[in-house]
Amino acid sequence: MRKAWTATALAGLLLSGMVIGGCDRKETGPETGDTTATAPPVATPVPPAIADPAATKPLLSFAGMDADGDGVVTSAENARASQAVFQATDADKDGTVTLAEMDAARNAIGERAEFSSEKLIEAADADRDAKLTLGEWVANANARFSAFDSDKNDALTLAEWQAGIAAEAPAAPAPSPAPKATAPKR
Ligand SMILES: [Ca+2]
Ligand SMILES: [Ca+2]
Ligand SMILES: [Ca+2]
Repeated sequence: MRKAWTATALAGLLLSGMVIGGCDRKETGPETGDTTATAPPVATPVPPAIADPAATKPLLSFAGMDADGDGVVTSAENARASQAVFQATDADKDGTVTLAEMDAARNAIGERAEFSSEKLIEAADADRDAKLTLGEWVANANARFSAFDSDKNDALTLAEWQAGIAAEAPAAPAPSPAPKATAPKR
């Protein structure tokens, strides 16, 4: 958690000067307090993941996030993909993603089984109400982007993305010690 918060603070510093032309908003989309009703519409809507998982799944991949296909994922592309995935996961469109919605969407998509939905929510749930707003969701995605962006040029290469994913993978469980041979009792 501490690492994620540090990354969030850093992302805030790096991005604080960025606005979209004419619009006094960060290029990376919603603020932590934003809801789907108040957030700028930076993402192209996709259908609910439980109805059409094939529409959401690409947005979790490097190529899918790289909307302009130039081989790098910018912070804006990352935020747009993140917002679209949030909207696809919020199946009942009430502006929050619950554990049940997260599970249903991830099961439909077949997303990285090594992480539980509980852990994913916990990692982003700033106000600890066990559900995620769009603001919490995108803030977490921005922090993750920043952590992956090892040369801090506000864009991810495929190599940075792959290294970031690899670093996220839970450590392989330590091999369990060989069972001690018990000396037969005599
Ligand atoms: Ca791009
Ligand atoms: Ca919901
Ligand atoms: Ca929350």
